[in-house]
Amino acid sequence: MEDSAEDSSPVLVHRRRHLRFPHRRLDQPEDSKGSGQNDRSVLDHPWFRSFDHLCLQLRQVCLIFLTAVLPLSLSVISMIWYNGGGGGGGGGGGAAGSDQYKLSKAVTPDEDQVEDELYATENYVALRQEAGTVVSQENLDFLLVVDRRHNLSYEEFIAVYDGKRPVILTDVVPDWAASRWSRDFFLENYANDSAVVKTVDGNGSSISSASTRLADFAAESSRGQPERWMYLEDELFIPTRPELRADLGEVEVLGEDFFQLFPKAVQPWDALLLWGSPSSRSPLHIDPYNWTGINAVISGRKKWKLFPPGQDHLFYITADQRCGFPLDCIKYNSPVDAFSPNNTRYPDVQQAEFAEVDQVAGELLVIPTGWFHQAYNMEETIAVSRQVMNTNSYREVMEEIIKAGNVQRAELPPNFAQLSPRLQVQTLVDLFPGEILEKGRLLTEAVLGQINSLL
Ligand SMILES: O=C(O)CCC(=O)C(=O)O
Repeated sequence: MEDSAEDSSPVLVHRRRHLRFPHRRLDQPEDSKGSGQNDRSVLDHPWFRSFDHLCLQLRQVCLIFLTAVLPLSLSVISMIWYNGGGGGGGGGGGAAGSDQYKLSKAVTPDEDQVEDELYATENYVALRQEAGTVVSQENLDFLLVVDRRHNLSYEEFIAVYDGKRPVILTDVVPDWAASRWSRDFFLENYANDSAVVKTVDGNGSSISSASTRLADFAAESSRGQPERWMYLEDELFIPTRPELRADLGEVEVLGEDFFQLFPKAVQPWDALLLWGSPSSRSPLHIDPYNWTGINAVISGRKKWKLFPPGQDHLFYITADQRCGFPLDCIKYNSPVDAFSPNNTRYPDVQQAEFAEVDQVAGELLVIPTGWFHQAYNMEETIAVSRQVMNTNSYREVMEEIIKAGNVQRAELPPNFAQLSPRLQVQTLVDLFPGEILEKGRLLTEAVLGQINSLL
């Protein structure tokens, strides 16, 4: 299937050196007016200074609202990180909030860009080399087998799988109340509620994304063909319905999650609802911030292609895609559909090594940081995607946050590398500029307000 899409995401910060929000906090005095000690005037009177300060704050809030929150809030309901804003392969992709998506030419990044912003998995390999656990040719065969495990201890999970190889856990999801979710369950309880549904028609040449009543989606969701399919992908459906959120249980081996140290305003939404017709699929991508991914199939069946790190150069990644979140990140979406590759247009991908595995209802897949992946729903499938930032992925996630320009590397204290993982993350979080947190807070408010008015 031919694929790809135009990048029309709400790009907030295009490149590090084009940062729109300087790293000056709202509460810092503005000292750019040249008013030195001996340059006192009536404007230095405290009344004028606080008035000036208020104006500055109002200006910043308005700027943030107009440039980021408004467009984002209008689009975020229909924005899924891995396809919203283009670059989505697998027929995925498309502009958040826009109705029509066009195929675009894949752009091979030029050398300057590559030098400037290393891709995630190149970073991953560098970090792992440092850690002495580099992915080598010798263990490739081993890497390309996805084990199914139950009763897996935390120690074994961390030592053998986490941050190294994908694994399927077979004894987690059956204990979740969410196991009862089905098409009938959603129809009985949420038939008139709306969710974001992507429709792909005709070899990926027409892709649209729209807020759709569940009853309308469910009337079509059992029908799907390789070149005509629908995918309900909604970041907010579960998190904004506490009764559904409570149906998701814990994943004991993934209990550690440094995202919990992030202020709520910039914490990633933590339960993406995925309900796809037969033949629906995700793009080929690495997750935002290169986190540890978790995918639980509730009903149906998925086929996965999972690519060990270090093969980015085969995927025609454009270097300028951004996730569009307030805490920005580079988006690593490939225009290649690994389930139906266009070998004429994207010949290099044929060289890529990958693991292939089917995941059935009740199984939970853990996708390590650094692994490109793509899922294909072999029948109508309901699943939930989640994430953590833990001991085996926190460095990669921090790296992505820095690479996207949220925090300057030079701001890190000299003893940063000696700190414990938790303290490193906390130190980084403490450096998040006030503007980003404010933007996140306003965005969350706007999105929730919008949802409440729709409900
Ligand atoms: O299930 C899917 O469609 C893909 C989801 C995914 O890529 C993920 O969970 O990271």
